[in-house]
Amino acid sequence: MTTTSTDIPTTGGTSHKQLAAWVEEVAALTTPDEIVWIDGSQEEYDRLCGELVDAGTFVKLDDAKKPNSYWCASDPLDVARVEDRTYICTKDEDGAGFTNNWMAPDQMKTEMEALYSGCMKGRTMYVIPFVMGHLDADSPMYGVELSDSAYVVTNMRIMARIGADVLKQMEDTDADFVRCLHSVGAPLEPGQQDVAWPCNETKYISHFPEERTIWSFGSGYGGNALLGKKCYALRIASAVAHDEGWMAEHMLILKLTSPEGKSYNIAAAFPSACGKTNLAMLEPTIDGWKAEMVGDDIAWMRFGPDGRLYAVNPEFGLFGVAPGTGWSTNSNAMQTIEKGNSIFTNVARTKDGDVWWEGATDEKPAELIDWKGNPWTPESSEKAAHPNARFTTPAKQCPMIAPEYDNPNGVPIDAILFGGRRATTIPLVYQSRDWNHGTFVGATLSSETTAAAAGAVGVVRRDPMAMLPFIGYSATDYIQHWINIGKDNDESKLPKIFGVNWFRKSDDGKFLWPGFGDNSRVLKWICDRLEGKVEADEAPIGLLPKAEDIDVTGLDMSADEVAASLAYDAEAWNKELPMIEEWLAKFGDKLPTELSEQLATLKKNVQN
Ligand code: GTP
Ligand code: SPV
Ligand code: MN
Repeated sequence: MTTTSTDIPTTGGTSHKQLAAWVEEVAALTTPDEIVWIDGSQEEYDRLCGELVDAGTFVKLDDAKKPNSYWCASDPLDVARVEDRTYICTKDEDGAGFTNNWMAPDQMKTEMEALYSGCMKGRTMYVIPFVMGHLDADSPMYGVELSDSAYVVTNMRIMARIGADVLKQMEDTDADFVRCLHSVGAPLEPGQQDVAWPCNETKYISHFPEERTIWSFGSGYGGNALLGKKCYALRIASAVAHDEGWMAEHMLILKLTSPEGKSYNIAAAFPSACGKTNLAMLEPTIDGWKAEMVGDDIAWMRFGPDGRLYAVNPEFGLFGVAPGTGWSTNSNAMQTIEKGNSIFTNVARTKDGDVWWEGATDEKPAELIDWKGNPWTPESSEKAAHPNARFTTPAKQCPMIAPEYDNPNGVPIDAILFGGRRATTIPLVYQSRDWNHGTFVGATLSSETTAAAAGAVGVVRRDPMAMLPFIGYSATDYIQHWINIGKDNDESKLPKIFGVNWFRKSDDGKFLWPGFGDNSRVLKWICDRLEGKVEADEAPIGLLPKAEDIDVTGLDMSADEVAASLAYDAEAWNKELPMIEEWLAKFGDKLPTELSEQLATLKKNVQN
């Protein structure tokens, strides 16, 4: 082992001068005991997992049940994204916009440098070179995460393309990269016993989009700590995309093939824990339709030479919500994790080395160890798994992954869906009249909050394009960017935009629509609309399906129930209008005129 200029032992180094200098600079600030350069190999992964087992962080699962897989529980106070601790640090406060927390870059750095000072004492600093998207993309999007968490390294290896070949290509091309600094914020004094899940009560998830830099402190949880995902591929990338004329969106990408053999690519934006992974892994319940997954959380969309919008999934793995994922709802996800090589965080485990969560099986196991480590039986009042428990699993293990997943040029998108979790008001599906109206549907998207973020659950909030927590710049500029995409491009080649809601409930509180695989019936109608095969009814909010055009063959639903899920509810929309107006008022005089016109039209339509 060599040492750095500050005498810290290190397993590697780099000919990339800026990277070498930055690693030295961070090491001098955070003073780890050693620096380990991550090569991304299986041996390295197995060694780190072994160390995590020894540390009490991981429990190895039974290889016969989940090969090469681990169970892990976080600190009960570190289970989700922390939106109130997430900052966009632009020089100018306006740069962060009205939806983000803002602090001046210098002030944030001063505060965080104090926290980072000596914060890796007693720990290892890992250097994780990674690329979001493909290594053979036209301009590969590199990042390097420096982290003092082996949990982060093991999860990053599943979630992103990492390691020696990425570093080599960065060196060969002297590439620019996003600097991602992460610490759990729990230095160890000599002889001090570590805990299974080190973290800090003080948390900061800070982004410096102008410097393409991310600083995260205090949390080990996915979205706060796996910095390639939400921090880079959405917040930083959305700011880059705005400047360069493309889009980084919180969308799944699904390839759907009709019985006639025609393929459609659908991108869909739903807020966190509102059904992206499930729709991405759709098992159609209608004959002859085939679904393949391209991506389950993030879409990077750029215009191709033919003027169409092409989407790429920048990720390498799935960080999926466990509860509600089961053989009857999402067998593709279950098959993916069955193959092993997965990490389960905050789920329950069985005494014989398997994992379980609410909804995994219809029948509850007689006894479990819950996510907090306590004995659990079906009579227990608490849930066995945390509602935001997650599995980290390689995307390639998904039995229905599309071959196009490996194509750095992505797939041309035919339709964009916006959906949220709304018990009332929003019908099962409706089509927007044009791009600007579709942008309005996205800009006014609303959803009940979920356990994916710390805070209250079940509160309706506006979540523009499902990007509220992920826009890395000003929301007004973001919405304007969507309008500009429509203005600057041939609209006939742009995707058609639809609104959907799988979560509408009857008065007695039951879901009106069966959801999951039966959502293929809604997608079929969307494809029929793209083909001009079916007419739609002009409604105040857009174009609604005629009930007879939704294929309900084999569904156990009465005509009244189908009608109720599809219906435009005038009374509910009259209540919704003031909420939409209040939301759009926040954009002030920066609301694009195209959207104020859409609002005026909606008002006129709903009130008549
Ligand atoms: P993030 O990973 O947080 O971005 O979430 P996601 O959008 O990928 O959501 P996911 O597909 O993991 O679903 C979240 C929860 O919603 C799970 O508990 C699912 O079982 C449930 N869910 C997904 N699709 C449907 C549906 O069509 N109907 C109903 N009722 N529930 C659904
Ligand atoms: C989400 O919350 O939208 C997720 C999980 O996909 S996380 O990576 O934690 O953000
Ligand atoms: Mn997500």
